[in-house]
Amino acid sequence: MHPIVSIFKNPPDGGRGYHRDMRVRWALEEVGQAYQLRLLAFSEMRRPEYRKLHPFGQMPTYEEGDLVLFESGAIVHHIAQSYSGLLPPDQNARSRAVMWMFAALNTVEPCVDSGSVGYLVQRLHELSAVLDAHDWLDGEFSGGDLLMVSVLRPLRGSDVLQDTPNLGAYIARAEARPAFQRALTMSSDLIRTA
Ligand SMILES: N[C@@H](CCC(=O)N[C@@H](CS)C(=O)NCC(=O)O)C(=O)O
Repeated sequence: MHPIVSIFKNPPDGGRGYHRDMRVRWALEEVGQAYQLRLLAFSEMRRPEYRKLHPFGQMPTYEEGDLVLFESGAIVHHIAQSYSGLLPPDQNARSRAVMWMFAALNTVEPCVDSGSVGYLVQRLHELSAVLDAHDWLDGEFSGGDLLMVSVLRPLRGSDVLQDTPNLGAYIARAEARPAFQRALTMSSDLIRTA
């Protein structure tokens, strides 16, 4: 039985991968774990049956046997811990990768969502300085990069990235990964009807 990820039946972004199920599907593609998708309309997300999976009635959810998870970061963390490919074997490097996962969701994503451009630009400059000329935040690609790029993607092509070209290149590098591309072009074979 493969894990099941719930996603919008009619995604408001038109399927461009800007909703939070994308990071979960990308993580599953990175680790090579097969999965299925449960497509739900907005009205279905408000139903009591769905609230048993997600108390806030949002996307995404993740079902794996008896385990039901919500919160995209918690789901990506679970996938990263359960399969190899998103966390390095060295314990310290692993903790740092988890640190970047939290940084993406707790420090950078709120700035991206807030609409306060000045604060966001400051954060982007700070992140740009850390990344410098490296491909990834800390050695090999990790769950930290997956979440960081997921939260930065909506900024792609916008003025706020103009002064930090290494961040634009970082997003493009991650989007070029075959696992990202597979997640973006969801196959209809994944869709579960019941
Ligand atoms: N912190 C949550 C946020 C979930 C969230 O905001 N999901 C959006 C889609 S990206 C959603 O379901 N929006 C519809 C709604 O809130 O009614 C997570 O990362 O999973």
